[in-house]
Amino acid sequence: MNVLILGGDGFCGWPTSLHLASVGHDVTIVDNLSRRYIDVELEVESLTPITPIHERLTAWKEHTGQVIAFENLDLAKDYDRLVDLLRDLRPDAVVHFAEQRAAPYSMRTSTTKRYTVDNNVSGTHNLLCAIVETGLDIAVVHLGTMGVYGYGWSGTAPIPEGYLTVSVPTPDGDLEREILHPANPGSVYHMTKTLDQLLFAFYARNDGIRVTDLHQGIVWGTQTPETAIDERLINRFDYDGDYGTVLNRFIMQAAVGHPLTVHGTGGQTRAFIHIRDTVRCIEIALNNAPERGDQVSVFNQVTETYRVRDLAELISKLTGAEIAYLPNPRREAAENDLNVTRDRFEALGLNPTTLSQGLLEETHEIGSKYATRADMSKIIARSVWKAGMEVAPDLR
Ligand code: NAD
Ligand code: USQ
Repeated sequence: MNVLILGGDGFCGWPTSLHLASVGHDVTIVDNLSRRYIDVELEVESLTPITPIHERLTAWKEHTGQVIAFENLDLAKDYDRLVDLLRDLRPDAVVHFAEQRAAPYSMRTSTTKRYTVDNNVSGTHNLLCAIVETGLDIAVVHLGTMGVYGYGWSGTAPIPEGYLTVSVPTPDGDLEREILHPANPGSVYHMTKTLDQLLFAFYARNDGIRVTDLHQGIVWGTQTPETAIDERLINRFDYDGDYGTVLNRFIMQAAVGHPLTVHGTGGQTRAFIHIRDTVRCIEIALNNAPERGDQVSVFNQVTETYRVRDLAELISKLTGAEIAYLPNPRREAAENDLNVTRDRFEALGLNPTTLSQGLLEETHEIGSKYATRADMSKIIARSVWKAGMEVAPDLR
C-alpha cells in the first residue's frame, strides 16, 4: 500500500513508519515538527538522543535501501497543500497521529488549551474535508484514546469497543439503539478526541469515508526492532511532567534514582500497551479497513490494565526505588475500576508484550543507558487542572 503517516516524526508515528516500510509499504511522513518545538518551549529533551528527521531518514535508507519521503506541513493550517499532496500521492491509506497529545500540556495555560483544540480539531477536520474534496477512496486510521470513555463512568461494566446498545424509552415502548459510548473526557486534550469521534461519525455517514478509530491506552517502552537497528533511528522517550507518561516515567525515575512520583493515592486504573504492539495494531488495522458506507470501526488498542500504585510497587520491588505519594495536579477520581473489552485485535492475531516481559529490559536498555541526559528539575508534574492546585516541590 501507499501510506501517508501524519505525525510520523513522533513517539508512535516514527516506529510505525519504519515498521510499515519494513513490511513493504510505500511510506510518506507528514509532520510539522511541532513536538520538537514544544520540547524547546518546555526546555526539556527526550531522554534518548533523537536525531533530526532527515538524519533519521538517511540512516533508514543506508540500512534498508528504502526511501521514506518527508513533507513538512501543518495539518491544521496548510489545507491547500494537504489537498495537493493527496492528489499527488493518491495514498491507499492515511494513518493520523498528528495531534497535541499531552493532557497536562493541554491544561497548562489558556494558550495551550486553545492550541490543543485548534490544532487537533482543525487537523482532523482538514483531513476528512480534503479526502472528500479529492474524491479519492482513502482508508483513514486514527489514533484515538481510551480517555474518550472516561475512567469509572460505568463502574465495573466492561467498556465496549466504541458502541453501546441502549434502550430509549418512547411513548410507544422502548427502542433499542446502538450509540457511540458516552464521551466523558478528563482534560482538554481528551476532549479533542471526543470531538474527533463526532467528525468521523459524520463523514462516514455523509460521505462514506472509511475510518478506523483506535482507542489506545498509555503506550510504554521505547524501541521496536526497526528503531533499534542504529542509534540514529532511536525513538523518543518523554519523561517530563507534561509529556512523560506514567509507566515510562516510573522506569526512568527508577533508573536515575528519583522516587516514583505517584499522584494522590495512585488509585487510578489505566490501560497500557507496548510500543511494539502499537505498530502491529496499526498494521492489522490497515489490513482490516471498513468498507465504504460502514460505520466507523472502533478498536480498543489496549493489552493490560494496572492501577498506578500497583505499577509503582511492581517497579519498586524490581529496582528498589522509593515511592513518593504526591499531591495530584489533576482533577480525577481517587480510585476507579477499568474493565476494557479488547476482543477485536486478539481475534486478528495480536500477541502482546506484557509488562512482566518488557519491564526490566526497558529499565536497563533505556533508563540506565541514558540516565545522564535526565534533567531532575523537569520531573515533577506542575501543570494543574485548576489554578491554585497544590504541586510537589522538586524531590532531587
Ligand atoms: P507525539 O507528540 O510524539 O507525536 C505526534 C506528532 O504529530 C509529532 O511529531 C508532532 O510534531 C506532529 N504534529 C502535531 N500536530 C501536527 C500538525 N498540526 N501538523 C503536522 N504534524 C503535527 O505523540 P505520540 O505519543 O506519538 O501520539 C501519537 C497519537 O497517538 C496522538 O494522536 C495521541 O493522542 C495518540 N495516543 C498516544 C498515546 C501515548 O501514550 N503516547 C496513547 C494513546 C493515544
Ligand atoms: N500519574 C502519576 N504519576 C506520574 C504521572 C502520571 O500518578 O508521574 C497518573 C496520572 O495522574 C493519571 C495516570 O497516571 O491518573 C495516567 O497519566 P499519564 O500521563 O500516563 O496518561 P494520560 O494523561 O492519560 O495520557 C496518556 C497520553 C495520551 C493518551 C492517554 C491514553 O499522553 O496521549 O491518550 O495516555 S489513556 O490514559 O488511556 O487515556
